[in-house]
Amino acid sequence: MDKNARIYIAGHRGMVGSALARQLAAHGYRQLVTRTHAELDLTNQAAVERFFEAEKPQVVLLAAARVGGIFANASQPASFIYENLAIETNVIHAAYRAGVERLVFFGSSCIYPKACPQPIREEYLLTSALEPTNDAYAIAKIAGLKLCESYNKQYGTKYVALMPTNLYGPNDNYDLKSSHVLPALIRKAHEAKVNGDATLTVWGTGAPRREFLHVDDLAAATRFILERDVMEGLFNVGVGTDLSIRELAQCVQRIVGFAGEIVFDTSKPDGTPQKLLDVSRLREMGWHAQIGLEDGIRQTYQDYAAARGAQAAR
Ligand code: GFB
Repeated sequence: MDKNARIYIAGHRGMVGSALARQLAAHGYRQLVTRTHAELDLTNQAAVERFFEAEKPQVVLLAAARVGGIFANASQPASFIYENLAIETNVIHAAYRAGVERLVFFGSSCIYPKACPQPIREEYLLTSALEPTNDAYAIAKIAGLKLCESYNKQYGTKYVALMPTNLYGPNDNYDLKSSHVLPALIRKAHEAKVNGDATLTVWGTGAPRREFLHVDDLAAATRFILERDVMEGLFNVGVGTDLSIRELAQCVQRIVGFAGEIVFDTSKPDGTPQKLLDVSRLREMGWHAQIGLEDGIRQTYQDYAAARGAQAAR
């Protein structure tokens, strides 16, 4: 892909968008186009169309979305389905009207059925019921990948959908109500250590299994797709292994250096029992995740603690 291509990163300040900006800048892409939420409200169709008519980017990375963990999804389904549908329909249609050459849409592993064979292959999509705690978000993201497929079929566009597993890394959300599990456990373990608390509370039973991909690996997979001229399709992006929430909590406890007891709050939902992605499609093309979970959590925790002025466990 031309290093001078005008690449619009929608959501450049978020965890995925900022990782994309870092990855592309580090590999010589010189014309990254960005707009803050205050500068461009992607739920406003007229504003999005004016932006695309004025800027005419050649490539669009659609990383802007309303995202959150199990509690946020279960408590705010209307916000999740409305904002994500509005963003993707506005951006994908305006990209088509402006003649954008390439677009990458980012979804999530929660688009797949709650109970399907593991690891999950792309073809399992829509084969049975979704996980209730995040079905509104999942429907919005399924609509997004269907938009890409439909515009490719009817208009000959070149829009690709990437479905990452659970993500973590720089610029993650650490709010304990709206965050995902890994940043929540990092924050809770850190605060328990600093405050000298006796226990660390983990939601649910600890039995569900999750797969974790560092966001820099997702950004590398995106550049891989763009530089190999992959013009359409649906691709899972993951590391190929998972662990239980209990094992994750023990790993975070060890890395943070919290010596207290882990307790489980079973009044909180477990969500889907497992959602391990089959990453064969990308692997057969030669892409593999590079960042191991322990190293990734350690670096993430050190950045987290440093940003809060505390000495992290070395
Ligand atoms: O990461 P998480 O919020 O979302 O929860 P999902 C994963 C598992 O960790 C659940 C447990 O079983 C939670 O009960 N967990 C334990 C915690 N302690 C905590 C905690 O302190 N905070 C949180 N948040 N979880 C999301 C979807 O599902 O996955 C999103 O809701 C998106 O839409 C995302 O798809 C990737 O992995 O269950």
